Amino acid sequence: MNMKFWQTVGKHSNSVLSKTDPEIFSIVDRENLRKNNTIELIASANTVSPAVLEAMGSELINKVVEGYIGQRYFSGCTEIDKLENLAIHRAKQVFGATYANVQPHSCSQANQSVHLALMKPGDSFLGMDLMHGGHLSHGARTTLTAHHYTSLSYPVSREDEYLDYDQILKQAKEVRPKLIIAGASAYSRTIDFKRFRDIADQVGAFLLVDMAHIAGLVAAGLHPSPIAHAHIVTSSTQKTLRGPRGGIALMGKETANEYGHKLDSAIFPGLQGAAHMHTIAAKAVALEEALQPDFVVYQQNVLDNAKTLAEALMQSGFRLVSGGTDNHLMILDLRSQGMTGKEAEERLENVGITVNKNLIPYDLQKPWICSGIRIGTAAVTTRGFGPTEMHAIATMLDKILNKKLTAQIIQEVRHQVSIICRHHPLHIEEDIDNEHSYRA
Ligand code: DSN
Repeated sequence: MNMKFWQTVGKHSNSVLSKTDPEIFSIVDRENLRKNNTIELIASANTVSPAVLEAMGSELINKVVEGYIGQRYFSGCTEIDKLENLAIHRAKQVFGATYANVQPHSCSQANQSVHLALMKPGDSFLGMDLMHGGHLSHGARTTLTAHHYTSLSYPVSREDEYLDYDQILKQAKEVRPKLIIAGASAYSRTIDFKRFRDIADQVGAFLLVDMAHIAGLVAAGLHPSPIAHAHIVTSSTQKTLRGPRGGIALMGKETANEYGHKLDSAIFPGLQGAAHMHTIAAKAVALEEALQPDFVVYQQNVLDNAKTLAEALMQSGFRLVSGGTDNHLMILDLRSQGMTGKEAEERLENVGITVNKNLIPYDLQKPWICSGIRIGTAAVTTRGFGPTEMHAIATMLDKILNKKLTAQIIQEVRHQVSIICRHHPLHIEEDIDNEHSYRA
């Protein structure tokens, strides 16, 4: 059996859970099966290595830990201190940072901590509009930070759907925010962090870069790094970085000394309680994986796959927001298909392809309907998909979203999805039947 590094053996012969709680075991088992039989195109999704998974489920889950190395509120932290130290060291090494905090439970909480560290209630901040690709934690009305601070947002240009840095500068001069947030959840173009810093400097604002989506690309040197430009950088660890669900906060040498202690205090005890040491161990494992030469190859493949898929989709008549992609994701505007994002998401799930409905810039639909879908290539690239599969996916999306849907098309696409998934198993359970081929 020729296993790839991310693959696990799907059998559960040694499972305790199957005996003590068959109900939960069965849900986990069926979710494994669903993921194995599904083409995962959700841009924030990925699959961790068995090593990350093992660290996550390790004995460390049982250790209660509060505070930081050398200043713990509980005893018995000798090994834990070594672990956190190593995770911090690796985070700094991967991103060329001077400061790292590996305790945030998520990137959203890391972002909230930055507000707590740098702002007073009522201060204003300027983040990318959710409808234009920003993240909920960048100021969406329903969130904690929008309740406690004055949240303002910048759009992308109506003309080309790129960030318009001149307009952002103009807006920043008008509203004089205390903090500017750069970074996105659904923006397919390279972000100019230097330009953002220039804008922040001109209005005396702090610059926070949330690189959650592109962290893996940054780690591999395939997207410009924000470390030298932002006052603080935050990220989640589970997206392109391919680690466990969690967050990190980083700073370069310019700000580490001045703001490191403030941010530490904002994360704990400001916002969070006990640290999740099993997750920190898993973050450390993923960061070590990100230091390997293979990781750069993987990230380049993510980019190449996104480009191939984007071009194939455009050839099939789909309109991509901003006309393409520079990173791992793309947004399809489905208005000319006469379809909402919600309907497209449902149609695709029905044939075994997962995506998420997504607002497009200046969308007239509600956020739970949307005019588009977001597609990313991180998870399928982990699984070993390449150009052949990207063309096959574009053809399947064309059949399901562009054409009049018939029972026969649904059957055909379901069959094709199952063959592709069998050729790229996430969990090795049986030999692949090489008689089937989707390279028709
Ligand atoms: N931030 C959300 C996303 O981009 O999908 C979830 O991680």
